[in-house]
Amino acid sequence: TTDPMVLTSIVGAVGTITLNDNARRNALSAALLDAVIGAIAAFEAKSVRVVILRAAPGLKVWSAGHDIKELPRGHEDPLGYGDPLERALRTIRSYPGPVIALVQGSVWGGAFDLVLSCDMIIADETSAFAITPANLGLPYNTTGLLHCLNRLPLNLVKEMFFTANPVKAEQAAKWGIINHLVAAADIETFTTELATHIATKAPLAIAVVKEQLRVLTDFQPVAAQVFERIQDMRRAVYESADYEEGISAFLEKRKPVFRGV
Ligand code: KFV
Repeated sequence: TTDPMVLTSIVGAVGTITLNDNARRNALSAALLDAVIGAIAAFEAKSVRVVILRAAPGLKVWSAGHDIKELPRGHEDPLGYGDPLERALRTIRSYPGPVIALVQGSVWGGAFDLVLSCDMIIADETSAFAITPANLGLPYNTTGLLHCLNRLPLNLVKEMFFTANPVKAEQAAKWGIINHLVAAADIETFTTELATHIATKAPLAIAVVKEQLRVLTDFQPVAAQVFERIQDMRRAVYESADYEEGISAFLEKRKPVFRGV
């Protein structure tokens, strides 16, 4: 038997999901994301009030982001509505209770979108956060940009997207990426106490506030023509030679050479 993609546990009204594809740096494959979605559905059925999403303790990498081997190559939107990552983000965002990301180690690309899609982020000094489509020549989707814009000032979103540099824990705390920067030795206790505390509060009130905040922030009215223009611009990027080069370079373990075509 193979190891399950995620481990789950429930204590009281708090459920924990631990990403468990450590050899592949918790790359967000369809199999891993489907396991996350399944675990969350099972929690909802059991009226779990607060969810903690974490990786195993002591890892250098929390998640390496979208499984690059599963990114569509050429002529297909790499982050379309039905992509497993997009489905997982919607599942977390619409869970009728808080989902808290417990972050130790580095968070890359789509995994940054994943932790931003959680309701709160608790991280330790080993954490770092990078959004990396510029390393691959990948045009990020509008939904994902909105996720970032709703959480961070425009200049910081731009710096992160333009440089693809990991933002280290202390900087991430200053920038407001994370709610609390907690020592590695204390992070489990801290996060469990926070979750347990929230689980004593009125669940209907919390669920409604979460949904209100989601619909108020997610839905940016965009004219049909504007959206179609954005999709055309993005298509030109994912059909470019640079996108093919970005993915090939990762698979061949070398630095990409981008030509702007
Ligand atoms: N997708 C698929 N496989 C991955 C992967 C990924 N994102 N990240 C790591 N792996 C595989 C890697 O190919 C290797 O497999 C194994 O996991 C260990 O990785 O068959 P192999 O060769 O054993 P290593 O050896 O690279 O691990 P390490 O030296 O510890 O470095 C970790 C890390 C995270 C720094 C490095 O793996 C890395 O740079 N990974 C890619 C990070 C990244 O660019 N993520 C963004 C993906 S694109 C994305 O999410 C989106 C939506 N976007 O827009 O950018």
